[in-house]
Amino acid sequence: MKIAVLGGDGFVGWPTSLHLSDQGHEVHILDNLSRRWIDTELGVQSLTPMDSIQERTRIWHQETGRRIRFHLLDLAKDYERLKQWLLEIRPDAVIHFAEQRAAPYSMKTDRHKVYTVDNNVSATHNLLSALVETEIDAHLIHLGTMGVYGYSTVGAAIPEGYLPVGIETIGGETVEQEILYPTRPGSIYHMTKSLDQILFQFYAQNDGLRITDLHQGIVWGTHTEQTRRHVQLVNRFDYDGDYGTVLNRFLIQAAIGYPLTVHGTGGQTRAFIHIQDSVRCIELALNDGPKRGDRVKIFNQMTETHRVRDLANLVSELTGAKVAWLPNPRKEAAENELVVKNDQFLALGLDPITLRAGLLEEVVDVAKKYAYRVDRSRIPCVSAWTREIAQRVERDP
Ligand code: USQ
Repeated sequence: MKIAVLGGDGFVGWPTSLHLSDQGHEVHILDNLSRRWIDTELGVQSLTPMDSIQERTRIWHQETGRRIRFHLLDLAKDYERLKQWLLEIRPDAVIHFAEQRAAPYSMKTDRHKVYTVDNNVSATHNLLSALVETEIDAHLIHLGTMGVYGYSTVGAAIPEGYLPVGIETIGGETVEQEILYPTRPGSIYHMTKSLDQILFQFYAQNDGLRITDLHQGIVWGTHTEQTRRHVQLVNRFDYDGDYGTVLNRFLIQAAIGYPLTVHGTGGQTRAFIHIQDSVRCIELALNDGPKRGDRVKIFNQMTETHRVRDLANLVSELTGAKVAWLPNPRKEAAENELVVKNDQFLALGLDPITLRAGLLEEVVDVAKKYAYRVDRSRIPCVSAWTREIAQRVERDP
């Protein structure tokens, strides 16, 4: 297949591009390199030393003989060039990762809120509109988030995108219907992913676009089979307070002797998936797309759920790290349950990689190897969800 990977220079986009290229697909990356600019804005860098995208693709060709083409383009801003590029490539599938993906970054200031909404919503809408306009019948796969559901506290399992409801008609009978699971995003970033869902629903129904939306949990780990092949193919690893995700942050903190930064009581339960499973799920979804006229296909892309404090305790037992209980800069439930259905990927043959001490140690090893690159002052989470929370965190850091 000819596959366009939008946002193919990012944390999940890069290993996905390598994985699909390795399987013999013709991969074209489109990226505006905004993630690298945001590193510059924040004054941080990936824990792992990352080469330029051109250098990465050159090494991939040198190692495998396979080519991945890179095109520099801003999906949210350059609509006309996007159409031209699609007409040139004529992809069979488009994988859309090209969005600002950090909740704390999206809540940092009003400017960051505006940027995240403009960028994410325009990127998705430009892509949908361009597919209709160019009449390219590609399967669109979008990397969404479990966060659109809002981590219910009621204890019922979250279904894969659709909720069956009984609606009482005027005549008094009950009619069964499936609706999009009501969204309850907890950040501006998660809200943009909720808006994406509506855009997808409209374009599938109005124009017959074939769309799969993957509601992914928190990714952990660094390497995939392909990124291991050469030191310069290494994936990025974020540890800072805006982009670092919780388990990877705990692992690097343990490696450098920094107390594990648990927010509040650490009672938040979240869904998790290893980076290797994440790229495998995208491959599975690619081969099982909806037909024209079908509703949007939604998968829950996660393999297990964990409570944040349990993760901290696990990492602490493994490494001897201390745990710091910090005021929570986010507005979120202090404690929540989370049960999630992921039957569709299991039925397609996913054999989940679950959190095991051996695997955690492996990430600690990566962290130790590059520990000299860590700027400890960038570890605290400083983006607060509201002014009131910001004042509270300042009073009691
Ligand atoms: N947390 C801590 N300590 C930390 C960092 C985070 O206790 O040092 C807590 C947070 O308060 C939160 C939980 O850990 O309750 C998860 O935070 P996170 O930063 O790991 O994840 P999140 O902000 O939800 O976002 C990440 C990705 C996002 C993806 C999402 C999937 O950045 O792109 O969509 O995970 S999910 O969480 O399932 O919505």
